[in-house]
Amino acid sequence: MKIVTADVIVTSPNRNFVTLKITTDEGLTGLGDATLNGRELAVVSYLRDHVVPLLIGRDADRIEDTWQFLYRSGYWRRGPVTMAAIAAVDMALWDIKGKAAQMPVYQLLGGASRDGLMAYGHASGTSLPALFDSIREHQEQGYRSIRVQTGVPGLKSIYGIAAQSTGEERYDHEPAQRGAYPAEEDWDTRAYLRHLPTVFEAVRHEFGPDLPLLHDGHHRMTPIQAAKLGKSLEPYDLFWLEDCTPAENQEALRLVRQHTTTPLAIGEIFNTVWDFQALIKEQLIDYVRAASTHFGGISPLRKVMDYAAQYQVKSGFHGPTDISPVGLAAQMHVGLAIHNFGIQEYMQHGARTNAVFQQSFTFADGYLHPGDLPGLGVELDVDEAGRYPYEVAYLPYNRLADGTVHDW
Ligand code: GCO
Ligand code: MG
Repeated sequence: MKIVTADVIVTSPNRNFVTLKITTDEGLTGLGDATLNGRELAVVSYLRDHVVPLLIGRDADRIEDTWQFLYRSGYWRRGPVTMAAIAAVDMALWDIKGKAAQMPVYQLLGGASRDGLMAYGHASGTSLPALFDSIREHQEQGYRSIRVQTGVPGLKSIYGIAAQSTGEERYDHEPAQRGAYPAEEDWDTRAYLRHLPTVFEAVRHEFGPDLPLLHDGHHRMTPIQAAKLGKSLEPYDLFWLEDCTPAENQEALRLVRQHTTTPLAIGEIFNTVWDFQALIKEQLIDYVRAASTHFGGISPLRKVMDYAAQYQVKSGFHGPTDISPVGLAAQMHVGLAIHNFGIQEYMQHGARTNAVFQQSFTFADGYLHPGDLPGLGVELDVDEAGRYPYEVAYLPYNRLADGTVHDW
């Protein structure tokens, strides 16, 4: 079965998405997600100018060979642009293989290891009452695990607070905004470290000991600050503390680990299996936060999880709205098949996005399931996608009180 066309589709229903659609000479089509939030067009060019011409005429059945060919023949390895482009090809070929076999992709990966994927949603509020309302709202939607982010006294804005954006017109992820320049936010780590334990104490008091609670530190702390936070959150029994330090310095996790038993999750900005190698082997993390979309697709995600299984490290795949429904479906299939699944982030896309991407997954009683359609189970309505052209959008950035740029 030969690849005859590969189209790169850019659409911005609630936010920007880049999708690769591969068609074979047997008339089968496959979709892959290549969305890189805030740098979308770089991947479009990488695909259109350098990858699509190499795909035409290739054997669509040879997923691993195509992956290795794109990775190794490019010479310049790794990096989010390269790996998002390769991811899209990998996902699209798995989608095609599933359709050819008339099986959902999770069947090709070994079949289901569980009935559904426990998912967590994003509760947030600038104040405690607003946060409690948001947690309750998520529970009503069926979520049984909840990420908690709140405002910090003295700071105007803080990562992960949805308050800036409500309704269908909003940009479909709280911090990112349409516009030609990144929004500037403020940050004070000491104020955050003082405030956060009081928030988790209040949440535990209100919602009891059972509810799994997660928190995202979004790369803002030094190792010793992260160690302190992990320790001060121990009484509140977090499911995980995510991205407590910037991911570039992996040694930082060693120091954090020496000081706290709060479980650690990292890796949403990692691109390859090698980024996780030392962290898994030295058991410095508990959850792999990679996303199929930024990690080279289904094939490497499966490999890193099989490696992690030896060390009892579990999955916690990145699933914000900047992962398209295609990328989300891809990692749901992996999550259902692997033994060491942990949890799946699930933020929910907006209605326009769901009209562009027809999906077959279900979310019931807190559990996701990718569905049983052949392939990934997602189709793209090209006409609907064409109604929403690309719009410039950026993630925000941070400055400290004295004007220094800080990690966002
Ligand atoms: C998460 C992430 C996102 C990122 C976003 C950046 O844990 O879901 O931190 O919220 O900020 O994916 O593009
Ligand atoms: Mg995160």
